[in-house]
Amino acid sequence: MTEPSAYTPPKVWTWNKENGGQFASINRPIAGPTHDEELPIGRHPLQLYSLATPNGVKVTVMLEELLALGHRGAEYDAWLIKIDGNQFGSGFVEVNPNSKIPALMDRSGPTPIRVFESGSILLHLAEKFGALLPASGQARAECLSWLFWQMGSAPYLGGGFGHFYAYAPTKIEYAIDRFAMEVKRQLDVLNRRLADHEYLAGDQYTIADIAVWPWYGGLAQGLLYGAGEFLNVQEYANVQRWTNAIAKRPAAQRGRIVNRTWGEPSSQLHERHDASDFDTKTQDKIGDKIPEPAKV
Ligand SMILES: N[C@@H](CCC(=O)N[C@@H](CS)C(=O)NCC(=O)O)C(=O)O
Repeated sequence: MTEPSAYTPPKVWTWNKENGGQFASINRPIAGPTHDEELPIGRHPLQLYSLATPNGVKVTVMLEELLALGHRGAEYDAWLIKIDGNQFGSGFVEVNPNSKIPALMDRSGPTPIRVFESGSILLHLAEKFGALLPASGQARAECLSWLFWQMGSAPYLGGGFGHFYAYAPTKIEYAIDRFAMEVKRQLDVLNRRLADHEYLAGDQYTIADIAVWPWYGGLAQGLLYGAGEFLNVQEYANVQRWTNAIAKRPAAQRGRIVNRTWGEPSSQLHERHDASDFDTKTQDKIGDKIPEPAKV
């Protein structure tokens, strides 16, 4: 093992702004807004403020699935929140005091309801529309268990493995080893569950799959951190089968490009205000033009 650099923690930790690595401009040890910035409001009942990271994609896939099931009340405006600063605007912090995407304002009733944390947003939407969440029994318990499994597990994948493998200013063998081991264990957990169940909750596609797929499906497709080969993701055959099945769903294909600002221009729909935007407003169609504001 490589020698760890000599570091003795001081008695009391202090914030060294120079030391924040790639995310020095956004990482802070304090919460709350840094500046005044109102959030835009569109014409639909649901207002989503997000970005197409795996946590954001969960919600846009969910909304597209609900619309595909015929729930007109799931029509939404998806506004782009760039997480190099927009998450600290006063309007965003009012919707999510934790300053992280995704955040939802449900404006369908007389009093707007704010919802933050992607798992909570999925649950809110599933209960609101009575969809993608089994009503009772073992299937419901499985669905919620896998949903909360994802919320507890993905930080080891993103904040642990992804951070130290791809983003940290130096490659620290101890950290990469520790989190690679944990992520492979998690992939094996999923692989075993999917060996004798089509979906995570059983034979039905649910919000558990919608929560897990952007993270672990993305990893299985080699799309996260360039780590497919390193983690030998192909060995998880059941995860591969499940990942590919969800990737074929039209709602998943639509959801994953909403609020996306990187990759192929045809796979970037910076903002979504209408179903037709998928045909007319991807970046290959509108180039660098700023998306037209939604009609309010
Ligand atoms: N547990 C949260 C995690 C959300 C999260 O970490 N969002 C990231 C993008 S994937 C973010 O907004 N980061 C900005 C920041 O940390 O300042 C959820 O599932 O909603």
